[in-house]
Amino acid sequence: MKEEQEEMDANQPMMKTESSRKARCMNQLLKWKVLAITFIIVSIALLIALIAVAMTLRKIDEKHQRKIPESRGDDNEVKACLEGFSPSPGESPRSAGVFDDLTVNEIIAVRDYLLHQTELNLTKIEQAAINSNYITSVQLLPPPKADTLAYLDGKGNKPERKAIAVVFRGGDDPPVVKEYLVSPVAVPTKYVARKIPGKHLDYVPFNARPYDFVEYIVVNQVLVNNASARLSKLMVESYDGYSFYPGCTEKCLTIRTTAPMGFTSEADRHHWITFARKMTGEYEHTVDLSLLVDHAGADISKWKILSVIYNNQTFASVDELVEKYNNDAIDKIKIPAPTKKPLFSSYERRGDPQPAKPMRGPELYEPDGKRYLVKGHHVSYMSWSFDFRMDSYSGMQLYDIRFNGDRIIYELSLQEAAATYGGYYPNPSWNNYLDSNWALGTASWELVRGVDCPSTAMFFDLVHMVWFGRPFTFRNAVCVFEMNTGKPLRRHYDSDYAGGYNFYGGMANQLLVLRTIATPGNYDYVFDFIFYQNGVVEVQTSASGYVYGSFYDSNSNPYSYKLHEHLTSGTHDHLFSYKVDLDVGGRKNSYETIEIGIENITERWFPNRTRIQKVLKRSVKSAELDATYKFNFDTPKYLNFFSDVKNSMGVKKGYRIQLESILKQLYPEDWMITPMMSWSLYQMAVTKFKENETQSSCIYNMNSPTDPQLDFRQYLLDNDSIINEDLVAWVTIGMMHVPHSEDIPNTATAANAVSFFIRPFNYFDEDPSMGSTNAILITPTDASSSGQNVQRYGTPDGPQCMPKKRDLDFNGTYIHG
Ligand SMILES: *[C@@H]1O[C@H](CO)[C@@H](O)[C@H](O)[C@H]1NC(C)=O
Ligand SMILES: *[C@@H]1O[C@H](CO)[C@@H](O)[C@H](O)[C@H]1NC(C)=O
Ligand SMILES: *[C@@H]1O[C@H](CO)[C@@H](O)[C@H](O)[C@H]1NC(C)=O
Ligand SMILES: *[C@@H]1O[C@H](CO)[C@@H](O)[C@H](O)[C@H]1NC(C)=O
Ligand SMILES: *[C@@H]1O[C@H](CO)[C@@H](O)[C@H](O)[C@H]1NC(C)=O
Ligand SMILES: *[C@@H]1O[C@H](CO)[C@@H](O)[C@H](O)[C@H]1NC(C)=O
Ligand SMILES: *[C@@H]1O[C@H](CO)[C@@H](O)[C@H](O)[C@H]1NC(C)=O
Ligand SMILES: *[C@@H]1O[C@H](CO)[C@@H](O)[C@H](O)[C@H]1NC(C)=O
Ligand SMILES: [Cu+2]
Repeated sequence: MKEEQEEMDANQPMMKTESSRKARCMNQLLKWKVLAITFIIVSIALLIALIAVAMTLRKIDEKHQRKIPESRGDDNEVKACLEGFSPSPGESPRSAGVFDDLTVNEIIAVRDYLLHQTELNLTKIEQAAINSNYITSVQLLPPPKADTLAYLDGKGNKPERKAIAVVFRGGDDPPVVKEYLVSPVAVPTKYVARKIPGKHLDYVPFNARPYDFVEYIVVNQVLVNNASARLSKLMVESYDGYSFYPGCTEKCLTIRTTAPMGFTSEADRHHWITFARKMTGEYEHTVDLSLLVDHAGADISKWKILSVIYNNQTFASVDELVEKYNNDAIDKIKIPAPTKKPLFSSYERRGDPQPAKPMRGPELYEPDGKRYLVKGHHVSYMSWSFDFRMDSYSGMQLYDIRFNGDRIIYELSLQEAAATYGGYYPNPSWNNYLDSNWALGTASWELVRGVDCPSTAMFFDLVHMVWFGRPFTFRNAVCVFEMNTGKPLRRHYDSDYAGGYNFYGGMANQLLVLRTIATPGNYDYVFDFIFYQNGVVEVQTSASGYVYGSFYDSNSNPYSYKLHEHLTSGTHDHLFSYKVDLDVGGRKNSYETIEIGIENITERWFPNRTRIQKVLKRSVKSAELDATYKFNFDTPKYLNFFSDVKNSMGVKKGYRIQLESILKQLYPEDWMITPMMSWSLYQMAVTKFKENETQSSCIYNMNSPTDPQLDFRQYLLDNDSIINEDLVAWVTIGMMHVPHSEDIPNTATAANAVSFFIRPFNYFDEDPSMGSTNAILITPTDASSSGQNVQRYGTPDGPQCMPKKRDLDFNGTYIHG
């Protein structure tokens, strides 16, 4: 990387500094000649020198002209921009491969191997019933940290690639979910039942499993279709001709599900099905009919409808509602379908055109090409390097994040995305979603060049096999790009306070972003991991997409606003759990809070007075239970992870976590929803790294909220020592969302982003971006500032070049193997 940059420098002289240096040389030459020779010779020499200077200046001028043409019309002279680093040149970095997700072939090999193990008694998912045993997902099990580090640091072999297969065993008595570890993934030869993270048993109760397509289809066949057939008259009359039946193509209703599906893992599994009109933006077309369906266990003959809600009235059965409806014994409702075009829930342009005359807006371009290097899913940029993978359930994971070759973060990963609602009707009142349960990682669909990521971005495909019998390739589901924020990373104008300046120094803020956008249903979450040149990492999530719509009537007023005719969306939070496994100067770290406290002292320099001022109160935390962090405005704290290794000032090298988006979990600890997301009780918690404490949440939590498979608080209870240990920070960020009319048709990312920083704190001896050759330093040549030296450190400032035209290139499908 460095070498290539120097090469570029050599070919690109610094125009302004070069010309002033040449001018200085000429002056010295002249002086020497004045002393040495006679008046006539001096005259001749002067003439020659003047001609020489004039020629040199013209040469430079010509060079300038060629590189930066002044006339915009002269297109033929502008060459294409350089390529920069090609997508995958050079040696394979050592870490490539260890974290890579399973390939299509590996997934198929694991699937077929398991299907052939007769003692597992598996059915292909395509033929599966609820009481069959079938594979619902196959994905990579990231290798243990100890083995991976040994390999990365050249002290061990490459860890074996293993797969996790999740198997719903509806055919067992009692029905359960099991997970199997299968290896080696290329040609599997063995499997073992996995101790599932959390309770560490080798099974999970059946009723805690995620709601998959097999069950969705059977619930519809057994319960919803039958109820809808009986309710079709009511539907057609109440909802302006809309109804629900298999094969419906016009004026159709669709269904929406509430969650959690039940309260405990063992006893129950039920949820409310709410109907909505199937039209563009169906999330915003919910009607007022809901069915409470009981679908516990694997014996579908026991499944039933427990309750029905229509127009703010409750009925014990569909038959009761139908009978009372037909006898005019209840309050009926007529909800007209929206007719106004364009539909309010659509993306069709409306309103005054902005800009009035369609024009292209600013774009990024890369005059010298890509400045980051990509090999597989290994990315390096300036001093940074990292690997990434996508967990099919929990989402994006970055590994082995290094700066200048030194590992700073072993793992930085999304763990959970939660949204918990309030409202009057079951939808939204019952909605407490954990998105890992809905396979958030597989919800990263194709990104659109020029909108989702700048047109200069590089894209990556992903492969998942979840809830289907074969792997699918998700095209362009992740992107990486370098951008310029349009704001200086650092700058100073040094005034001489006499009308001039001593120097100006500055550096544009160019940074690298790794992005994926997940759409687990209505919402779109933009997940960014941002690498700054001064050693700072930013983790940011922005929300867009549809609000989760609910039927509006005045019952909803205490909980939310009317967003459109018959439309509201319950007040909810968005909470995100991230794992940050910091290895600052090695695995052994300690954690301290640095409280910015207040002291009241006798004035040292004014003894008969007292002084109130800020003072640092450092507190090294000794054990896990002492290290839970709940934000308190009265005691603001820095959260610092440090090593015994010191910087050159003798200060222990640290990296600190800075929370930008603090949200308190408002539910009490003993409310049934809290245990399934107990990580959200803390803005941050710190644990000693353990190979069996890899995740803060799990896919079985949402459907067993009161006794979840993985209660994060368990990690803290043993109160391990955290002094000089391998530490993991569990970070919660979030925002509250009271949906408002401007959320129609979609929530906008502006003002709906949450973030935290992982930033150096006495880790480097100085700002490491001081090495940047993109910085600029301007100094006046003399006291009157009549000239200036512009130092660009070899960065070319020309010639102008033409950015590549990059087409939209959107396919939109993800069904390919
Ligand atoms: C295999 O599973 C099926 C249900 O899918 C069940 O009917 C059968 O008894 C099972 N066989 C064994 C040997 O467990
Ligand atoms: C619905 O199910 C009930 C009970 O199994 C059955 O008697 C009825 O015929 C079904 N109705 C329709 C419309 O499928
Ligand atoms: C809904 O029903 C409840 C209970 O009967 C009643 O108190 C409330 O006023 C009703 N709301 C509306 C909007 O009709
Ligand atoms: C600071 O301490 C002095 C001496 O104890 C006390 O008189 C004074 O009220 C204190 N000031 C404040 C603002 O608390
Ligand atoms: C504080 O000390 C100074 C000098 O010793 C004295 O002049 C002044 O009166 C004192 N003020 C008070 C409030 O005691
Ligand atoms: C956790 O351990 C620390 C250090 O040994 C101790 O001071 C603290 O009281 C313990 N906390 C609890 C709740 O046991
Ligand atoms: C992980 O294993 C350790 C040691 O075997 C044990 O103390 C700890 O409780 C386990 N963690 C969980 C969450 O089970
Ligand atoms: C999308 O990709 C599939 C598979 O490669 C291809 O068959 C299809 O034509 C593509 N569609 C578009 C619009 O490019
Ligand atoms: Cu929201």
